[in-house]
Amino acid sequence: MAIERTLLLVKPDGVERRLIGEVISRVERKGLKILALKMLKLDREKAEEFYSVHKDKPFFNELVDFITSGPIVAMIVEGEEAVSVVRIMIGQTDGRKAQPGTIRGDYSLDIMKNIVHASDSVESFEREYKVVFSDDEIVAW
Ligand code: FUP
Repeated sequence: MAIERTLLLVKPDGVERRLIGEVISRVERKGLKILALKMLKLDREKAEEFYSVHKDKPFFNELVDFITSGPIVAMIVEGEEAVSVVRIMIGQTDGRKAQPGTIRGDYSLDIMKNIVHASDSVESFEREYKVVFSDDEIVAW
């Protein structure tokens, strides 16, 4: 077991639907630590960088349009095996397939408008968080 960090985003649909508090509550109830937290709007350049692993996918442009369509809330979350724990908490990508009890399972019926993003590995976290945060915004506690 290891203490890990992961990046969790409330996407524009989650903000629009007033689910910021719900997502933060679930993170806190689980016992995870929030080390950084902010609201921001991604510009196209940063969004393309963030989703660079998907640049050859047919949904890439739509995905960039969506993630830049409104404000997001980004947080760095820390805890025992935080990467896999938070992935379990968010559920499968497609809200129609995500288990009830997960964030996507409880709040989404869509594959793109699926409320949240979370890093899928420690390596992804290391790349992703730098698109959103600078190191001096992280408060270790
Ligand atoms: P996830 O890690 O669960 O967020 O899912 P992926 O990394 O596979 O996909 C990233 C985002 O691309 C998803 F949040 C939504 C979008 N997506 C689509 O719009 N269509 C697809 O077929 C797959 C993913």
